[in-house]
Amino acid sequence: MSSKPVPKQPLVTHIYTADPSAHVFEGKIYIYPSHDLDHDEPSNDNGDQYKMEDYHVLSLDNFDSPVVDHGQVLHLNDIPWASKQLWAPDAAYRNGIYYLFFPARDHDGIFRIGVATSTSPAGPFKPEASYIEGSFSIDPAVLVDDDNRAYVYFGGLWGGQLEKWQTGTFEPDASGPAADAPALGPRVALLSDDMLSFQGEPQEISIIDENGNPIVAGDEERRYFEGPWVHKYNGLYYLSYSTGTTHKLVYAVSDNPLGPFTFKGTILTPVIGWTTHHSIVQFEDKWYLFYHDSSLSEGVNHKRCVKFCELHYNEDGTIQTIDPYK
Ligand code: FUB
Repeated sequence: MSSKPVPKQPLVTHIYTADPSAHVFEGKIYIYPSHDLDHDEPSNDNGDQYKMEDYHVLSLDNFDSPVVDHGQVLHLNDIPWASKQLWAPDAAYRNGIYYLFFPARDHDGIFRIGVATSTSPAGPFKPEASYIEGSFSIDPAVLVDDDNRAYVYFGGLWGGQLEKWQTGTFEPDASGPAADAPALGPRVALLSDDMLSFQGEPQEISIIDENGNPIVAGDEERRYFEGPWVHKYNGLYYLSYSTGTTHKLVYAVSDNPLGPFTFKGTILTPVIGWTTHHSIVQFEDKWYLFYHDSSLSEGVNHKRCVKFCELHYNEDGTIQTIDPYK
């Protein structure tokens, strides 16, 4: 007799959390989420309801142990260049320092990406005085490759403002490409040795179909929307991301961290709530998907909760699609 599947539970329930970036540091699982504010103000397509003001760090010794909330590790008030909206962060480790990368709006209302540092993966994190020069948009995700090069992937449509950077400068009235034109890709920049600046201009990543053609902007089942994550499996680079309007987590694969990436399929079918955002991490000999939904608030889009489940690869390297409610 088969047992009934256990519904995936929120990692914590004492605060609303979202956008989990999970890493194994010092033998433990550390999760760097957004901290959703508990408010009842209206929502819009610009994401004004996502008013987050601080970050907490969560950790687990292993998947059988309790979750530790290390408390507030960075607050908006301590970031000189930021005015509001601490959206999805990521963390990285290099040369004895832990780095927290995070997006926020600057004092002109433009999303930028900043860095804060700590000697501990649990923080607290001390922000740099200014955002990374040349940075824009949202959702930074850092890959420190096996050769110790560090890449930051970023970008998000709509409230994330990626459409407004197509010329290389901020065009407040710009809209996205036509439906039959190549979709906007996430950006990638090589980080400097001290991880505090970009080496060169960010490049746009191309996501192509199995015939080598670019995924077009009207292909909302497959085109990039926000929330990039890059991990390596069997020597290949897996770029996964949210499709936004179709609410899926999907992935594409390349043998080069700069792409092009070939679209492969769906990792997670839609969750309760509008946004879907994730990370993928190996702990011991298993792989895990961290993601969020809005089940803790019974569907309020800006009151989300982080969850996780195991992720499985097929023998050919493709990822088995996960149903979040089975
Ligand atoms: O949490 C705010 C925004 O919602 C994130 O930056 C996006 O990825 C989406 O999850």
